[in-house]
Amino acid sequence: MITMINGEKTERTVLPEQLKEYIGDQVQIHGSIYKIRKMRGFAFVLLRTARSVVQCVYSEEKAEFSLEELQEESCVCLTAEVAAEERSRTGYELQLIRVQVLSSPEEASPIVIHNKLVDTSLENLLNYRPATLRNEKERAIFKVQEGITLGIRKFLRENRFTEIHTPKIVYSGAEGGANIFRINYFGKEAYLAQSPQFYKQMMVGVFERVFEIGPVFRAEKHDTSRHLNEYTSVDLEMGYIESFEELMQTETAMLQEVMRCLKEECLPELELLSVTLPEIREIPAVRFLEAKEMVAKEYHREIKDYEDFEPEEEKLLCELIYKQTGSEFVFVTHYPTKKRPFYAMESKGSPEETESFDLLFRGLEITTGGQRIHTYQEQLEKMKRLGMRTELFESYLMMHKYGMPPHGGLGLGLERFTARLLGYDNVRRATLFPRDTSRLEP
Ligand code: AMO
Repeated sequence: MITMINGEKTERTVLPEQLKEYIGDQVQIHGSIYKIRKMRGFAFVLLRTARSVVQCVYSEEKAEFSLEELQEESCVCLTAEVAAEERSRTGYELQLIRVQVLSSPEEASPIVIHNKLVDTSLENLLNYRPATLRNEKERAIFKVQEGITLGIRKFLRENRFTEIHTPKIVYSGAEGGANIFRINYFGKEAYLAQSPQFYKQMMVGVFERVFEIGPVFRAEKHDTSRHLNEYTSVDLEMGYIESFEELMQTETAMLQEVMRCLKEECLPELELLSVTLPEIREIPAVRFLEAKEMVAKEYHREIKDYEDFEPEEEKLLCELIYKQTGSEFVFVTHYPTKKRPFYAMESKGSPEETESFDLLFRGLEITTGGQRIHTYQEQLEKMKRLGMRTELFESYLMMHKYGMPPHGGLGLGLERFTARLLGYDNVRRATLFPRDTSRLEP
């Protein structure tokens, strides 16, 4: 027999956000039993739905079932009357009448998840992720993360960027360094993409402005609070730019849109997490060397490394910029050529520095970006100068050879940004299922 599927909607129950329209009526609603709190003569039953926790009341007078039938983390379909109740957060509560238990847990999670905070170590929080993510606050982090990407997508689409999806199994590394995962690709050596760098550049030749939000891989050997071995990179790349300042302007406008979008889309979660969003009117920009000197002078520190920032310097610079300008973000520009990848454009007249920047937020680097070399000869010469085997990059260099507009872009670490926005020190708190040197599960 053939049945025809016509795309008919399958909502059988009332959605939590519609409940207030049903005060005085009987409704059916589904969800998981989050918490049962027995009182004298009745019980509060909290129902966890997709986005909110709904307060229900069990009383023997009204209910046609025994309270014993309910178990925490059971999935249920409830029949209840919606009653106005001033003392409830929402202004109403559900008075339970009937229950259909759809499934019951085999055993209770060893971690209590239904309190305001999951009171356990980070280790346990991550080990029991399938359970701990059900906690109201834990899951709110990822609703905010979704809000961030909604804002980014909205902004980029409105500004003529095309969303692309590039391969994660690649033939050569884009970012250099030792932190590349090697894989065996049918007997050939291949790698996991450290970034979509080559492909997003190639796609500028096709669509002019492109972006990708996707996983990237870094074989970082250090266990730090800011490094993951797989993270989500927000990458954009745009053609026909005149300078890398346009990229910083674009990122500033994008972050402004993200804040607007979060206020519109994620207010319940921001309130739950007690988060105040940063105001972004302008973001100060300071040159790399100047930034180093500012920190050295203000905090009486010796500059040990003229080519890179130490994490402590990033923190201090943010602190100083905040004191001076009130901004929690700061662009650091003109990074030393030695510390930037081979595709970075050098500054005219001072080839020891690049047309590039990082964005620091609340003490941490969240973005790297810059203008790229777009002519074939210049790119080839630089690669030779660096002693690179150019034959390994033939397909990358094809775009330069066949013509590219002046272009540049940036990559923003989604987990780092989310963590800093929500006030977490460890980037793992803003990663659903983190991959680090000792963690491959869950
Ligand atoms: P970069 O290597 O600096 O630049 O990475 C860009 C941003 O990605 C985040 N990030 C990480 N987040 C978590 N764990 C890690 N191990 C990790 N490594 C990096 C940071 C960082 O600022 N292709 C360039 C970007 C570009 O120029 O377009 C790149 O990947 O937030």
